[in-house]
Amino acid sequence: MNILLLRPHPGNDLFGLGPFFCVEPLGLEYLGAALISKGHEVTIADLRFRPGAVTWVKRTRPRMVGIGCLHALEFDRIVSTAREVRRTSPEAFILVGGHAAAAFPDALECDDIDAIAVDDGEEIVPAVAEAVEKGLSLADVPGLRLRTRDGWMSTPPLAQRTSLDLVPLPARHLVDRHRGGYHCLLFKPVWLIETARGCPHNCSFCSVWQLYDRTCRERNLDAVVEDFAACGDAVFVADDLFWYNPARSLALAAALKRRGVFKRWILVQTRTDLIRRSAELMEAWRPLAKDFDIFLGLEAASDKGLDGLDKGAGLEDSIEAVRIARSLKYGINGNFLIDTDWTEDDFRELWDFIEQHGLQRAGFTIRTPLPGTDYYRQMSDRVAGQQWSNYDMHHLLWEPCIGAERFFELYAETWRRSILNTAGDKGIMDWIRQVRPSQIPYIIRVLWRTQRMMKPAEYLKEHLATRPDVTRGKRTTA
Ligand code: B12
Ligand code: SF4
Repeated sequence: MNILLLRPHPGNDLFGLGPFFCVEPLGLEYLGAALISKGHEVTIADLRFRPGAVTWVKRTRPRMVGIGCLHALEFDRIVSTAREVRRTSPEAFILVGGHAAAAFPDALECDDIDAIAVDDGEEIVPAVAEAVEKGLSLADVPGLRLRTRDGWMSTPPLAQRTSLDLVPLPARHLVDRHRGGYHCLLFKPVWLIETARGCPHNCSFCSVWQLYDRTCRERNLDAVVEDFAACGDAVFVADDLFWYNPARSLALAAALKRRGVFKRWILVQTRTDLIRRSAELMEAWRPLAKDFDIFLGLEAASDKGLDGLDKGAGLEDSIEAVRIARSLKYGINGNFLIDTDWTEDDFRELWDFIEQHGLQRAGFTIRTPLPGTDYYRQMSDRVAGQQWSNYDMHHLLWEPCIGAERFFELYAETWRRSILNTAGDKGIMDWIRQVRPSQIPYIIRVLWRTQRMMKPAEYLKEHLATRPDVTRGKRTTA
């Protein structure tokens, strides 16, 4: 059966680090591998590149179309993509899945979507394909929200969490045509690799642990080594919490070295307390890449702030983690959360912390109730009517304590203290010197776009244009 898997354009990269990152749809590649093993013909089309959905549907004439939805900010785009597919091919079965869809399917329950996967796809998607192909009952396929004549219903949950070894390697060849367009920071092309999924912690703003009930699943080491060896020399590791299992992580580093894997660049995401107690592990991994960066959830500049987010780590962990990582020559890209309750003093506390510890490579996001979290459920009245594209952690979803205008002045000032400010410590020529001549137009374009994050008027204009009282009635989904 012909199956088309689509990765829509998120539609919202006005603010934030979006322009710096465009990575392959790894989830769809695992689904592709699962479907190919059952004899299906699979096409993956990444709609962040041309052509659009209509062309792909006409070209591949799919019986089933799967649409990937990673972030809540994409919900409206997912619905409009489903609508385009439906108009072009009314008989195709339309299935949506991915992290945000599974965490909060309510937003996608509309007539142009036939089913939503509420769990991982390696088992669910081939089972849907079989039911569609053979005309079997979809109500017997586990892990779905299903559109029926009587409205939306849930099918039974999966008997157990899908093992990551069910599909050992993703079908990366399905995105060969897009590979040259995938990039992270200055690295292009780039590969996304997953070695484990989930996280045992419970930070209040995060939807990962709430979807996976604080579980963490690991891939077989041989498959991971195989994947690393087959991928190119710039790698972003998608794991929610890298180095989670020290013994396994040491074994993986050793196996990669034995295999002769050495990359130009690796980027991983992890926690401060983990780094603090894992110096040996950090030493073992460092030789695996020339440049090795860490996305670190620093989140707050005080213990009180960290406690308020249920981070489960303290400020000493942040300081020590940065020290250890730097001593081993890792690059640190921290992220801090800015709260709408903040006063001017809270901003100043953050600026002092950044200055004191030289954390200018950090990013700053607004604490946002992401659908699928308890925080969202608590705030559901306050966020009523917001359009989904505002859930990019750079929009205000309600009036902050100090008022929107002052908040954005201070927020923009915070970004001005980062290395992205080309009028600051790292000027545009310093960036240009770091890249190959062919990358100069790209880096100029990206930096030009990120300067918007330092202009309060840009945020305010966007805020006023997208507030619910302005856009009310324009929302397409629940
Ligand atoms: C890679 C990644 C990114 C990348 C790339 C995304 C892209 N647009 O290309 C970058 C770095 C750009 C990014 C940015 C952001 N991200 Co992000 N990202 C991830 C991350 C770490 C990995 C996703 C991944 O590939 N996993 C590996 C694959 C194999 O797993 P998978 O995608 O889940 O696929 C499986 C299932 O979901 C399912 N499935 C997937 N697709 C489909 C399709 C169908 C049809 C079906 C049936 C099933 C299905 O089956 C697959 C196999 O089991 C996730 C974490 C996570 N756990 O999801 C966060 C995550 C999705 N991101 C998150 C956030 C908050 C953001 C940002 C807002 C952060 C910020 N500081 O600005 C921005 C938004 C950017 C923007 N404006 O678009 C949150 C989402 C929260 C939410 N509920 O919306 C997550 C969950 C991280 C977190 N800890 O909270 N992100
Ligand atoms: S450590 Fe990261 S992945 Fe785990 S709950 Fe906290 S934010 Fe989410």
